[in-house]
Amino acid sequence: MQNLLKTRFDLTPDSKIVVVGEGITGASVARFLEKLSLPFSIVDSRKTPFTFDTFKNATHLIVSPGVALTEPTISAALNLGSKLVSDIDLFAAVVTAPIVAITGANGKSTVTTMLGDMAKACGKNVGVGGNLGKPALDLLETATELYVLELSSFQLERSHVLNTVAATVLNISTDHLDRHDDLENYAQVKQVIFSGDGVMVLNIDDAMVLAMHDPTRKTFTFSIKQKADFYLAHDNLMHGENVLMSLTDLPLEGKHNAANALAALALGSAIGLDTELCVKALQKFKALHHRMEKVSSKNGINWINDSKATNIGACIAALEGYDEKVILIVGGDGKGADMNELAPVIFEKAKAVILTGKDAPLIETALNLLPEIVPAYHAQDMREVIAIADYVGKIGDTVLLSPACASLDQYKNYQDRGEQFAREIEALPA
Ligand code: UMA
Ligand code: ADP
Repeated sequence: MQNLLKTRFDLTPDSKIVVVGEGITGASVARFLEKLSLPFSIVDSRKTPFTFDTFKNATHLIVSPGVALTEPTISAALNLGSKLVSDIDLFAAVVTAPIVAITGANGKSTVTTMLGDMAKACGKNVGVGGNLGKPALDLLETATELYVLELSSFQLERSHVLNTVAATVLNISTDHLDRHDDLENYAQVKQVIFSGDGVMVLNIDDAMVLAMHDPTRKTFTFSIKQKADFYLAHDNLMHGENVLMSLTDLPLEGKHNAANALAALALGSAIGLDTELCVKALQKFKALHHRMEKVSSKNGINWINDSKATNIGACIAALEGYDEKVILIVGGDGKGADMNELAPVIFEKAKAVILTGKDAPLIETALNLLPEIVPAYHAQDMREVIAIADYVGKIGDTVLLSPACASLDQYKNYQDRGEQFAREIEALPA
């Protein structure tokens, strides 16, 4: 391993390595370097703000994904010649088993978990992690035949040596525009996932994904709108002329989950997993928490927790999955997104909206441009959100928490937001 790190990154015991960020990525990098007896220091700007001295003489910066590379002290160090390395780079350089990698604006965690379940059903000793939660380097600790990694744009923008057996970009829609200049830049960063020579799995319903196609590479396509290698026809998941399973046997809400299942089947096929066993794994799949999860039927209302909808694309997909109109809870930190993209779908699919959080005024402004009024209510916190939803909602209605925004302006994270949602429903008088 030491040799690989020397060849790939010029990392030696004489290097001056600074690990940036003391979160779970930083901790996994620290454990990895300690095992290899490579000395390092670790810094965190929330404990001690960075200064230009923090990175003075650093030969290598291993920067956690949550830390922006535009942070002036970091970009200055990189300009002065410090090498940028990521935890994903270190993982990719030393790993001996094949990697499948999954990115996209939405559906990453779902598809990563689906493929992990499929590989397990096929008897593989598989390590599943990355942005999903368990840092990639921590997966190295268990002997493994296959790694399935969810990769975020933050991880990809600082990775240079990734080569996968199969990879996918599920979709591209507006997200993280506070960290990436524009949608084109965000798509370019996502495309790094295809930097190796493995199979490309492409969503042909998404023009920006389709534009990433490299005709020299083996490619599997998927679609919920048209014929592809893996596609949806008459509510069946298909491979060529073969019906793999009926959509009604997929225990998940929303058409976007048909796309996710097709993507996972295509990736499974790309790495030679048995299709029948993969289909069985899908039939047993349980919705991940905070993604279109039914949490209660209190007072005759369907309460749906989609707190993980932290961008506009996820909220649009959630709304489009309904035939009837719902009561939508929306708002939070919009991360610089243009809320005008959301307004027409709200107009079509919401009978009322409850606006909350930092960027509620931006959403209200977008709704005010619509030709007709959608009744809108304002709420300060989750207790007020739920009280209003219970007051407005009638028996048989659906109340959907799909905020289209990050949670950090009001909550610890999206899990906390989803848990407060469920707790306040529970606390409602019957
Ligand atoms: N920090 C600084 N300076 C900064 C920002 C952060 O010092 O300017 C420090 C914080 O004080 C904290 C540490 O950095 O101590 C946190 O590092 P981090 O934000 O990189 O988070 P980790 O705990 O290392 O978790 C990261 C991913 N987090 C982010 O990308 C923000 C986790 O994804 C991922 O599961 C984990 O690595 C393992 O790979 C979370 C996420 O929100 C779920 N991802 C975003 C998303 O899905 O939209 C991209
Ligand atoms: P990610 O890991 O990319 O954030 P998740 O699987 O955790 O993806 O889902 C995040 C949000 O996106 C949830 O609100 C979910 O309902 C929605 N979602 C999942 N798959 C898709 C998809 N293919 N297209 C659009 N939205 C999706």
